[in-house]
Amino acid sequence: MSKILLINLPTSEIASTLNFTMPVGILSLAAYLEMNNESVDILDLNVNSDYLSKEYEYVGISIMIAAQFNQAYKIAKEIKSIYTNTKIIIGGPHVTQFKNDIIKNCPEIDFVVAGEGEKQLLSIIRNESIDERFIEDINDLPFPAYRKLNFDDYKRDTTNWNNPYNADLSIRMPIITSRGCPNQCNFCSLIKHMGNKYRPMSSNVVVNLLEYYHKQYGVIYFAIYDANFMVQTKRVIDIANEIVKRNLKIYLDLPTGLPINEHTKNIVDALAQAGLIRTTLSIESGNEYLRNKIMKKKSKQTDIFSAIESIRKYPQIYLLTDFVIGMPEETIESLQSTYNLLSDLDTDDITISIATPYPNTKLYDQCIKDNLFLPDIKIDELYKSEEFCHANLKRFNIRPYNLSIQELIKYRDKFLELKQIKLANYNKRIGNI
Ligand code: B12
Ligand code: SF4
Repeated sequence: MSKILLINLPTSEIASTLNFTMPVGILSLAAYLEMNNESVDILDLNVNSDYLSKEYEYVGISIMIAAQFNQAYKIAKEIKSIYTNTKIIIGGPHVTQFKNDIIKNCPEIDFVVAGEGEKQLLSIIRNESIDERFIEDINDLPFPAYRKLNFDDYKRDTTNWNNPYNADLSIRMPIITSRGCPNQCNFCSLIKHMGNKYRPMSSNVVVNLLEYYHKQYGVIYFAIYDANFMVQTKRVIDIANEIVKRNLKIYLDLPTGLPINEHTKNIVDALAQAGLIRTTLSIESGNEYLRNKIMKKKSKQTDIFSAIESIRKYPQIYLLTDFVIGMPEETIESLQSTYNLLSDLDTDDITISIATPYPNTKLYDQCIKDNLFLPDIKIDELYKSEEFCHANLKRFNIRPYNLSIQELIKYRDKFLELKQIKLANYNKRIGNI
């Protein structure tokens, strides 16, 4: 019997972009187990669906969002019905949020792991009792085991992507260069998962990783998926300068965004030299009170405009902006200020999220306390809801204090129209139409 299989679930249809990427979470776990001389197999159900052909002592399933839960549970039960001795372990951001509900309701699952999995997983499969949730120094971790994947499975059709240098961007490798975030955004579910303490890889190790996969595997396009890549300005600029110094001809995408503060310009200038071609600004709301007092972002209105200006100096950079609508304090006025800001901002695309109270956030506590969940939401069943996700624009979960759901829907649709206008402008700008 083989030791352990780690499964990545298919990207759910709820995701606004039905993109999938190399599954960094389970690749990190695999690399750590292998470093400790355990043999491990990987199965990404986005590319291959055969999880029953072989018997394993342990099967680990990674769950990112609630919409994936039912499928994970079905797989767990199927495996157990055939291989009765196999132990099922689950982990991932969703599991951290809903650990107690899952333990209570899902007897077929043998181990429910919250937070970072490397040390916890090793201790489970060795039947030891260490319970260490956070890795103190992530420089000590091996690089994720990308080598276990067939890179061709992750090739994408890049015809419509921003590709200012006409490079082959078909393989976009996700990398993680830090864990944790010291900020306290009131809706953020990551803090419980990865902690408040920022744990970065040193700039040198980050560039070693980029250089290794560039030179050994020919990867030229990297997406830095840290929860917050930007906590240490000096580290970011050092990384950029080191890429230039080592003359790496690579391209960078920052899907989790740039900061909006006095450092933005220097960071953009450095990253543009290092190959930045795509990034995001997480603005969240056009209303300063909602953005800074309630959500606990720290971005002044004037800084938003200067951040955009510093990015627009580089026409090769594709710029997305993220917004959240439907927070408890949202009003028609705040929605309108978001709409006005979005209309004024020179951005290529907009990502809209619906305020979603993930457990263990201040937003969740507030929604429970003030009874803001909509009457048809079953709080006890959120852990297996097919709909509970901020990317699901079809579903509002909470009712703002002074705003009707009808008004929210009206504004959501206006934002979606604006998104189309921005995209059309972008296409015009680069001559696609
Ligand atoms: C990369 C990423 C993606 C990639 C996924 C690639 C992949 N499968 O790994 C893509 C772009 C596809 C993606 C899509 C989405 N994502 Co996403 N994503 C991330 C991101 C930025 C990084 C994840 C990561 O690699 N972290 C680093 C690794 C090392 O950590 P990890 O994956 O959590 O894995 C560790 C632990 O969770 C644990 N673990 C994980 N699996 C297992 C399994 C076992 C058995 C064990 C024991 C442990 C364990 O151990 C791992 C190592 O320590 C996170 C935010 C973040 N920084 O974590 C959001 C995040 C996970 N995504 C989120 C969401 C909502 C989405 C989307 C809905 C967004 C959208 N707009 O479409 C979709 C849904 C996709 C789907 N699966 O259906 C949310 C989840 C919210 C929640 N449940 O609390 C997060 C937390 C961001 C956020 N705050 O909004 N995402
Ligand atoms: S939303 Fe981003 S910046 Fe805010 S606490 Fe979460 S990870 Fe940090």
